[in-house]
Amino acid sequence: MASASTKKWWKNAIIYQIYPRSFCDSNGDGIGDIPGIISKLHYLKELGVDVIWLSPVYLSPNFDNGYDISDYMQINPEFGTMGDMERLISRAKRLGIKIIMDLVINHTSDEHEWFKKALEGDKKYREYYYFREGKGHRPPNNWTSFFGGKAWTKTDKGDYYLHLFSKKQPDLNWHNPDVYKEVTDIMRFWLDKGVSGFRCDVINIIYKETLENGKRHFALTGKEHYLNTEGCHELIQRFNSEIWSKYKTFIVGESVFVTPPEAKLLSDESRKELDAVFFFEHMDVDSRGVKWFKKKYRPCKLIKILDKWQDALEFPANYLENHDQVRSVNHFGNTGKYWEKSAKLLCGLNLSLRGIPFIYEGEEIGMTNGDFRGLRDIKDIESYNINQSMKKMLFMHSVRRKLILRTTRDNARTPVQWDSSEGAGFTTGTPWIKINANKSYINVESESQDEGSILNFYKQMIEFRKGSQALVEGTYRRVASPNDVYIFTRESTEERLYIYCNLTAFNRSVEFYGDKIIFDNYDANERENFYLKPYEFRIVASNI
Ligand code: TEU
Ligand code: CA
Repeated sequence: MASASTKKWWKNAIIYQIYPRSFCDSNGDGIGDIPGIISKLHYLKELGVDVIWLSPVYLSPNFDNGYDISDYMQINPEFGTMGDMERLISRAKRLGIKIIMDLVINHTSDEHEWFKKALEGDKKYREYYYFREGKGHRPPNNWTSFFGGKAWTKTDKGDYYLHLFSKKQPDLNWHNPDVYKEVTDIMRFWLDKGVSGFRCDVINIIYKETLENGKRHFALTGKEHYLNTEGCHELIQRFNSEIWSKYKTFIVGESVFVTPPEAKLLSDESRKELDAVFFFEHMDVDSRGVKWFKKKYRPCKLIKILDKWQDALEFPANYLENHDQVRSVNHFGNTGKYWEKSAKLLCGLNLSLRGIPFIYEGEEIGMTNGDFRGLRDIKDIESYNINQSMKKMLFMHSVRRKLILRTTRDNARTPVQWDSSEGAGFTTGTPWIKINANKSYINVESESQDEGSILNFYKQMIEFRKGSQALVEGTYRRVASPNDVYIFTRESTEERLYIYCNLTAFNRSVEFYGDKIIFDNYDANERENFYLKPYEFRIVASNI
């Protein structure tokens, strides 16, 4: 057990992700911005948020909404100025809220100065990226991109450059010490400004071992050459020892396609790499290999996956939604009759697991997927590229429409619903992406006034978690999972809690353990003694 002085500050933190474009627009141009975030800091404080993870606000041509950075040391003017950013950091600090920034270092934008110079033929900057000659009429290797299509694009000069995402996102060459120097300078620049750490975008794919052909894979060919490579671990260890450990940072890595043993290597405390990692297995519980093709969601599968990861990792980054995923009530809950109960249940689940809980903007009011009418309403580059690939494969329009609307990342990117007005309190202008019609009843203003709202449930659950040694640092043990009810304990030296999650829309009888119900998403007069109601979430304390 770590003593109070050596204990890491973030071990009991609640982290809230802001996708700035969709959070709050202060000047009516339809795009969320930093002054908008500042205006909501008190709201976040009251919710119980300790740390904000800010999705990218750097200069960017926005082909991937900021995940394509053209200058890491400037703020995108759509979002405000460097002065606004400094104000955000200092105002947040005054309220006791820390900020971690998104660090996207697998690739830059093709509009970054480095890449532009490289294209002009500058020798130094060509080594910042992967430029290679093609093989006859074909690209240098057979790798495919995360966003569909080939991972190589031909330049005007006839050679190719590598991009694991869109062609507007050329991959950096991490074999080059100059890249290391540039990026670590960027890290220091922001840490010196007072940010408290980073969320490292696709960190486990940055180091390409070789550029050889990959084994053919229906979704992603080439990955065995860059996933979790030894070189990647070495890089992260250097970041840690040379920079992060000098500041008291919290570093969470987005690690794609990881298995529990790989995630352990990236985040085990003793290895001094990352503090925590995001894994994806639970997001893919209902996908058939690729996320665009779905199968029926089965809660028992979700339970199995969560349990496996709870056992595997000391301190996982827990989340049920983010800016790349559909909304969690659509994914794992219910958007009809049990919308409210299921949103509360998911809150309870996310905040009861061992690890560090992440809440994505709008999740705390039970926001739902976008109510897009057609592909016309979709803005995301991933959806755009996948649509193009599906066209090439001769998918009919109606099929493409169905598959993409169901899974597009834009589902989580509709503006936060602050009130029921036309612009949802998000903007006074025309929003960059369609606002959901259910802002009429799913919004912060009305939920603030309603004691039994999802928003108030979040506040109570966050407060409860903060006061519970068992939830913050206790052990985890699965007790049982009969008929899609997830039952586990969290236990510290002082208390043992039994957590019950009925992940179904039906009554479920279960064996009850423990002594006293101390938390529930149903009122005492609605509860039953012998079974759990639909989507009931219950915490029972036991005298030990
Ligand atoms: O995401 C990485 C990633 O793998 C996802 O884009 C994935 O392809 C899909 O959306 C989830 O099923 C990160 C960022 O979170 C994402 O927003 C960026 O587009 C991407 O990296 C490139 O920077
Ligand atoms: Ca704005």
